[in-house]
Amino acid sequence: MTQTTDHTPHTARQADPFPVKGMDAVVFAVGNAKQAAHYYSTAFGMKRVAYRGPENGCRETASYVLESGGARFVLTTVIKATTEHGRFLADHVARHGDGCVDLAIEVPDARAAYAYAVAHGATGLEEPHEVKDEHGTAVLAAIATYGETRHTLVERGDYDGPYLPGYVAADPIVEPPAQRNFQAIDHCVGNVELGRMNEWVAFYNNVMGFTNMKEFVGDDIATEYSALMSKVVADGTRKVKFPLNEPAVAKRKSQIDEYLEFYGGAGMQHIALATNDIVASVRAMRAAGVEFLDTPDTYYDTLGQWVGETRVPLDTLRELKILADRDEDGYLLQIFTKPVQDRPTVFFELIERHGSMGFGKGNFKALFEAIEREQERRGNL
Ligand code: TYF
Ligand code: FE
Repeated sequence: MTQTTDHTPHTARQADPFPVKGMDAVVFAVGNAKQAAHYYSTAFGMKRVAYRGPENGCRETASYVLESGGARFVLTTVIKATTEHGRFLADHVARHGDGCVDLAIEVPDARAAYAYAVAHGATGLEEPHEVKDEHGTAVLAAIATYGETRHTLVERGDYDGPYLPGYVAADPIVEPPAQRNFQAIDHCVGNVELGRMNEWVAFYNNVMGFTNMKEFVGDDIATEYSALMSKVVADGTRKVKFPLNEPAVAKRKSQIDEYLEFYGGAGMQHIALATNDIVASVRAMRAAGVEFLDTPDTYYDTLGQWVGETRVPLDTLRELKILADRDEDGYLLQIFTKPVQDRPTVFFELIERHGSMGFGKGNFKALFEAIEREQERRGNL
């Protein structure tokens, strides 16, 4: 199994073995999709664009499609499980609570992508098949990834409707904000069981031809403070980025162990959402009731010395608890929400990049200490 670390896009070297267009959607299975769609509309400022449910011929599930620029979420729930897929979704919610069932990837050719993945060791969940309605035809296929999560491979073909064949256009639930809080999915992080991170890195190396990015947390840093190990795989164009975490054996219970215990196994941990105005987004989302992790004042006492000038004044970063990090390529600003459901599982990140392709390595200490304070409040440390 090969593991390479390289920032050069495939296109500069050779034909990409697994071309992707980008993230298609993050699909969440939830207990109450109607209310979840309301939360992501009012608190995150997303815009409902499509719907599929009993009113348009799907009696088993209800699915709300929400967008913020190029970021797309689908909130799905079971109304009455009658097929294997309905029972799978109902069991998923029972076992994991609200969580991610599908990190769907848009590809130019779903049949080729599926064939490549399965030939390189992926478990096929859905053979390539066409779905069509009056808006056109799309091709879908699906492969398994960590836990009960899947990657649907979406080829949009000539389809020009609101999401996928079978969905109807739907109005926004509330008037979306004049300025979007985020416009793309930056990265999607998976938590896997102790000792299995390298297996999943090899999975993405082999099955999708993804290569390793240079940012990782090794056992040197892990034992010191982070309680996790982490590596990042990405497609040749760096549009799709998947960090993978595993718990580290440390003095205290790892935040990853807490996730695995309450999620009931491996799963998607956080989605980072790209913004170009993190200050406005944090203000708007806080005002709408989104809870962010706290950062101690002492973090800001030394921040200026090593991060230097950023677009946002240090006082504003301090006021809003926004983190900053710099590397040789530039800097980034980021902040993390608390878990967005009662289980201490899935959360979100807002990230504003200015050159840096990293993930905030300089913040890992401050960030992981903030997460541990929350673990302690929950009695899980
Ligand atoms: O995606 C990342 O790697 C950063 C850092 O539990 C991070 O956002 C890693 C693990 C974690 C929280 C944040
Ligand atoms: Fe992240």
